[in-house]
Amino acid sequence: MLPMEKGKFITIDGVEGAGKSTQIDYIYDYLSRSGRNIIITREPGGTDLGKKIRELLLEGETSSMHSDTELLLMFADRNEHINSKVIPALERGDWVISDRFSDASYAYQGGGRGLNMERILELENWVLHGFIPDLTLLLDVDVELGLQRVNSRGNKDRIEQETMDFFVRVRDAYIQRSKMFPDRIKLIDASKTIEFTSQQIKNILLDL
Ligand code: Z5A
Repeated sequence: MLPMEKGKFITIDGVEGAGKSTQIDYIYDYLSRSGRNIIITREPGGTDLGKKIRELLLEGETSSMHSDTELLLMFADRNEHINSKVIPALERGDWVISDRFSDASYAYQGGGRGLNMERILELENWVLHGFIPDLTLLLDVDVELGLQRVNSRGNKDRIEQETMDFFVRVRDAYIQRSKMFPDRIKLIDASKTIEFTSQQIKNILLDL
C-alpha cells in the first residue's frame, strides 16, 4: 500500500473585516469538491482549552493585560492547537484551514502592540519548531473599510476596541511579512466584491 499523503495546512489572515470568515466558506466548498476531508479551525479558540484562552484574551472583563501576557496566551493557544488538532489531522491526510495563525502574532502583538519581532520569533521557534503553513492567504483591505464592514456587529471585543492607528500598524506588519515570505504568503486585494476575492483565492489554490 502507498504511504498516506500528508494534508496541506492553509492559513487565512488579515485585519478586521477583510472577509476571512466569508472566504473560508468559499474555500471549504471549493476544496471539498475534490473529495478531500477539510477541517476548518481558528486561532485563538480552535480547541476546547483554546476556547477558554480565547475568552481570557478577548472578553472585555480582562481589559488590562500586559502585552507579553497577550502574546504568551496566543502561543499557549497555538501550542495546544497544533499538537492536539492540526498536526494529527495533517498526518491523517486531511487538509486544515485555519482562520488566523502565527502571522497574526507578528501583526497584532508585533506591529500593533510594538513587541520586538525577534522575541516573537524566539517563541515561534520554541512552539512550532519550524512548522509553517503550506500557504497563507493574506486578505488585505484598507483599515477604515474593514472596520466599516464589521461595525454593524455591535459589541466589540478587547482587541477590536483598539485605535485606528493600532490597526494601521497591524496592516503594515502583515504587508511587511508578505514581502518577507512571498512564496508562502499571498497578498490578496480584499477591498472589492466578495466574488472578486474568491476568484483570486481560487487561482492561488489551483497553483497549490
Ligand atoms: N489575534 C492576535 O492578536 N494575535 C494572534 O496571534 C491571533 C489573533 C491568532 C480574534 O480574531 C482576534 O485575535 C483578532 C486578532 C487577534 N482581533 N481582533 N480584533 P478573529 O479572527 O476571531 O476575529 P476578527 O478578526 O475580528 O474577524 P472578523 O472581524 O470577523 O473579520 P473577517 O472574518 O475577516 O470578516 P467576515 O466576518 O468574513 O466579514 C465581515 C463583514 O464584511 C460581513 O458582514 C461580510 O458579509 C462582509 N464582507 C466580507 N467580505 C466583503 C466584501 N468583499 N465586500 C463587502 N462586504 C464584505
